Amino acid sequence: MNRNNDIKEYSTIFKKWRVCPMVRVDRISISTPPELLRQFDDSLRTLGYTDRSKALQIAMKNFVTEYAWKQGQQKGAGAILLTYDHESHGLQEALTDVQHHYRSIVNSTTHIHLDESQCLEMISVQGRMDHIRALAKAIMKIRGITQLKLSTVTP
Ligand code: NI
Repeated sequence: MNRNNDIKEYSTIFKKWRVCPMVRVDRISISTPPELLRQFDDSLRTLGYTDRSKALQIAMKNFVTEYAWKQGQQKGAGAILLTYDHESHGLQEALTDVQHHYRSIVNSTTHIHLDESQCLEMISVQGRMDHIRALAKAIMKIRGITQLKLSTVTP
């Protein structure tokens, strides 16, 4: 792809998700117990962040995303990660049925054969948060699902 198209595409993404580093910023001053700040800086170092502002922005964004769960209509995107034993009777059919039912928010599914019987599936989702949560709940109810993790972001 040519470079100009790349740039155009990225700026569209930045605009949509409002993460462009060149947008105007507001400066804030916060009070924190020194111990919390020390723990925060320690975790930054461990994760390899050098910019405290950037890390705080990510933490704030995660907080907002978490809150968005309570605002069902808000849109988001993410992934449902699950494991199961493919020999469990009826499980794969049930898993397919549920995904067909929620097809408006399911983008794609990736399947990995972990060993002779265990499977890992990653379902990419995009849409209303309450629908994403409903899909995760419906999958959780299927007999034989051994683990399920849901990770989401909001624009
Ligand atoms: Ni498999």
